[in-house]
Amino acid sequence: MLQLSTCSRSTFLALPAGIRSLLKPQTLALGRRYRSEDTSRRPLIIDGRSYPTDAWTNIPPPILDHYGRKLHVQPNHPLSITRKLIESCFPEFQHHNALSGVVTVDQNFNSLGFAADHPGRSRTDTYYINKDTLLRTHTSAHEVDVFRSNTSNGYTIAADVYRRDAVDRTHYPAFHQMEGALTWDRNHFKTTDDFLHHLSSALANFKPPNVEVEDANPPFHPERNPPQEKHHSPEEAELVGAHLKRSLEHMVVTIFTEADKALQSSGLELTAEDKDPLKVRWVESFFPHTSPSWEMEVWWRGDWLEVLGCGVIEQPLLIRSDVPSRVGWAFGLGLERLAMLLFGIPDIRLFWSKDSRFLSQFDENKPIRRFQPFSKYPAAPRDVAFWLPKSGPVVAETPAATSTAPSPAGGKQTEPTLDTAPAFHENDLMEVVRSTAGDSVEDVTCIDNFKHPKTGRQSLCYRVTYRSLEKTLTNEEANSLHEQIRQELVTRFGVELR
Ligand code: FA5
Ligand code: MG
Repeated sequence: MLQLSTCSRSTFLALPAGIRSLLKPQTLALGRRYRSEDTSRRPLIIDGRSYPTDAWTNIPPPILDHYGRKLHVQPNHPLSITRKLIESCFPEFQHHNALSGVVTVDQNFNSLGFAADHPGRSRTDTYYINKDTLLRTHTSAHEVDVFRSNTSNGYTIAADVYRRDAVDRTHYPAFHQMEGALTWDRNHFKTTDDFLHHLSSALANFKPPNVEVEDANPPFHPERNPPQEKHHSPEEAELVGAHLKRSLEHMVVTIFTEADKALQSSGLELTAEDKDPLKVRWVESFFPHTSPSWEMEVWWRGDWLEVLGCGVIEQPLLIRSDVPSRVGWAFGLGLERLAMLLFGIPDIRLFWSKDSRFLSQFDENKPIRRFQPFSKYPAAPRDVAFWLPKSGPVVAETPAATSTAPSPAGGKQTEPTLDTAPAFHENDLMEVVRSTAGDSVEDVTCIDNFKHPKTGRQSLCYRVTYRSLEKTLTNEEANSLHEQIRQELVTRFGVELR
């Protein structure tokens, strides 16, 4: 389930999926500034290096505790096993697994053509070390550097990435992505027709996938999902896009096949969910660094789960990377999401577990085995309802969809600016919850959003579901965590508890 707050759901769902994923879940403008977590201006030490901090710094200690665990290369870890399986689908590619998670604003956003006002840049979405340096929010931060090194036609990058994000069983603020790209050098072909012919024959080599694949949209669409007319002929755009989709279908079928074998050999009684055949669908999307763009979703436990974004690489990006004669595709996938499919892992928090009941279940030298959940502890839901402060303007909806448009100044250094209109963002609440209760929280959902007809004041109610993966939380423990969260909301945001 891709859970979003029920608050701005209808407006949000009316937007195309790709734009939805790039937008903030909800912005509530308040009359006061969200207090920065680090006001002491002491340097941050990351990986043994010292970084100056400033008014942009917003990394809480629990996030730094996750930094450096390198789960994607930890032997026998399910993320590492999943990474290797995906790498095996791209045997000719160069595989990068040790790129630093500390990157510049230029690498993470500017080099990819993110617009200056792209919501992803804001402090509500991104963990900043200081105004110029941040914890990468995606593996695409390395695209230009890797293209520039021009050492292979294809590459993958697996790495830990960080985002201030929702709290539920498929989202976590520290997670792992795997990026992949394949480019062809047009100069290696005598004529354009030779290149097109090469692409067509490569396509003919793909076996049809043995899972149901829904693809309702045309290869591109002049308004919704345009080809790069200045740089690519329609045939080229269509063939590169088709090659991308077939390559990723092949990858996901490999995962499904292994998952299915694990399920069949588990000896477990199959549930209705297990028997639900896995299927895939393509939806149109938007990324500043690809066009046309798509997302792949997979039917998982009764809902569509977004597993990756991809598209035909923006040619200006390849030009900036000093490989102007190359044309190709790129994708970025959520490694946890695929590992959840592969092993049947029900909750994303488990990947960080140091509990041997979790870790001992995975062995990279043996066939994939289905994860056997250890006992599920009871859930303790608690609600918190509050009035937003009187002084502030009432709900400001998610930023305009246009702000995700590619920057015309793509690649130019954009000076970041601190948000001038201070806002309480739903992600701020998510962070209060995580910083206070850590992994004892399974889910946070907005269950009521009410505006008083007379006073115009706005009230919100969130349901916080406490459930530890490792023990039963007593009532007292859940109450105490909840009370701390309530008080923190008052202190930080000046809300009035109801
Ligand atoms: C990106 O990050 C793009 N850079 C992907 C890309 C690469 C597009 C190259 C085009 C070319 P997105 O924000 O949708 O896209 O994230 C990619 C995937 O990461 C998602 O499909 C999802 O599987 C996973 N993901 C995103 N947020 C989280 C989260 N909080 N927890 C776990 N997985 C997440
Ligand atoms: Mg997405």
